[in-house]
Amino acid sequence: MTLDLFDSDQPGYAQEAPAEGVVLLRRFALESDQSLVTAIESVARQSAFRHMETPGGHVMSAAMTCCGELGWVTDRRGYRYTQNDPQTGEPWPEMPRIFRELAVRAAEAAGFPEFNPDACLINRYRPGAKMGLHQDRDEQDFSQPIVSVSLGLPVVFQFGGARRSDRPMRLPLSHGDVIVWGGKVRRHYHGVLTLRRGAHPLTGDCRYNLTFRKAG
Ligand code: MD3
Ligand code: FE
Repeated sequence: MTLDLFDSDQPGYAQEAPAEGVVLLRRFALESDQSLVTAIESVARQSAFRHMETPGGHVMSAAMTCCGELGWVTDRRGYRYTQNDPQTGEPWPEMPRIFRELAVRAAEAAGFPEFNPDACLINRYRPGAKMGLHQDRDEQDFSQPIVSVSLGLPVVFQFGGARRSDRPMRLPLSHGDVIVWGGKVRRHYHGVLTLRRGAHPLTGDCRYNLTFRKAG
């Protein structure tokens, strides 16, 4: 179902279901885009974007930072959630209220009225950056969905199945799009293709992705 954007009785977003368990809310974050980017910059002043190392010794091409009670990190020792930013030794910055409210409203719209995220990972992609197919499986509670928010330059998202060998579908994502991943797709393989060069009025040469999870 696609809602009509220009009917004033309807919300300013369009809801799609590209696959079972996947709810795509096109433009859902558009009305708060400026405040979201300002909040990203404020988080990054406290916990800077950094390129983390994987257990296998590769440096990730997306730069990351986190906010909320728990933050996702990777280094040579593995993937895990931490209460403190290993780079500052301080707790991760508080999750901005505008982040939490957006994530909770999106989950609600997708049929998850109880979503209570304690972790927000912020990925920053510059042209050339990508994220290979992987599963998100470092969280405790797989009954809670994941909410992801795209800001800035567009990208092609890859969404596969339960096995790495399942052929992924491609989903173009643009500024303001929000996706809620719940149920069995919560464990499915996914990734993003290489970001193309571009200039976005709000973010310049980058794409941000916010990923909200209940990690603890
Ligand atoms: C589908 N980030 O940080 S978020 C990640 O655009 C990550 O930065 C991507 O994957 C990005 O782990 C995509 C969308 C996403 C997140 C979790 C999922 C899609 C998912 C879990 C299951 C299925
Ligand atoms: Fe992921």
